[in-house]
Amino acid sequence: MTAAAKFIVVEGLEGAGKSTAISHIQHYLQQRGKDVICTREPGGTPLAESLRNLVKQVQTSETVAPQTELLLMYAARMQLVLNVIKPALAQGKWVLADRHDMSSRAYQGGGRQLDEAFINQLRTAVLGDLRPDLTLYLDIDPAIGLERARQRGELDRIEQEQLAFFQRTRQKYLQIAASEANIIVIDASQPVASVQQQLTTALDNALGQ
Ligand code: Z5A
Repeated sequence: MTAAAKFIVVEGLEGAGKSTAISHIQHYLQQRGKDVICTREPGGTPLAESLRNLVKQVQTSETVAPQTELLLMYAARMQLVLNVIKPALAQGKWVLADRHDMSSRAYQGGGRQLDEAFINQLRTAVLGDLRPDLTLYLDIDPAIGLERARQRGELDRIEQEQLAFFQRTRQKYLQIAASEANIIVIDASQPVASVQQQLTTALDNALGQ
């Protein structure tokens, strides 16, 4: 990787420790003099945050079609990419993202078992050739992650899915990580200090420090 601004994404199942990891990575980058902005998906612009609320809300009067869920994720992503991510990178700011496109491929592709061709069409239309420079995938057994998430309070619509949904999502995450460059798998079942050590090592290696 060169000295230019980078797009770094943190991925993983709920309770994997993404928020905790992002604080650590932000500190790591700022210590090295990088101008960093953090994003989250779905969300990160006023409209995208409204879409986030809609997609997470439990719907009692109708079933949310998996295709609708996917389209809402990409609608939110389009807003974020156009209004925040691309302008920030163009200004030389590092973008540190809590979830991005890999989430759609894992949750909607793996968990919901949506057609990969459909997802790829949307990826191409929304993202063009925008790809993260580095993705840190925090891998965790969904039973452990959901237990951590449960301790925080009420579960949203997606978090209320059965364990099998999250197991399929994890399998898809691992499959993508094994087949693509610039994705590093972090063992997120370890204590926080060990996860942070793995993140530091991964960043040192990727950023050449
Ligand atoms: N979604 C989708 O389906 N498709 C898409 O394209 C996108 C998203 C972009 C977003 O929810 C939902 O949208 C998500 C996927 C879906 N749904 N589900 N289900 P969100 O943003 O609200 O939730 P999240 O992304 O899953 O984040 P989270 O639940 O807040 O998890 P986290 O950020 O990974 O974890 P954390 O807050 O850092 O840690 C959770 C707790 O564990 C906390 O109390 C920590 O202190 C503790 N923790 C953290 N690390 C450790 C370790 N190492 N050991 C022990 N305890 C730890």
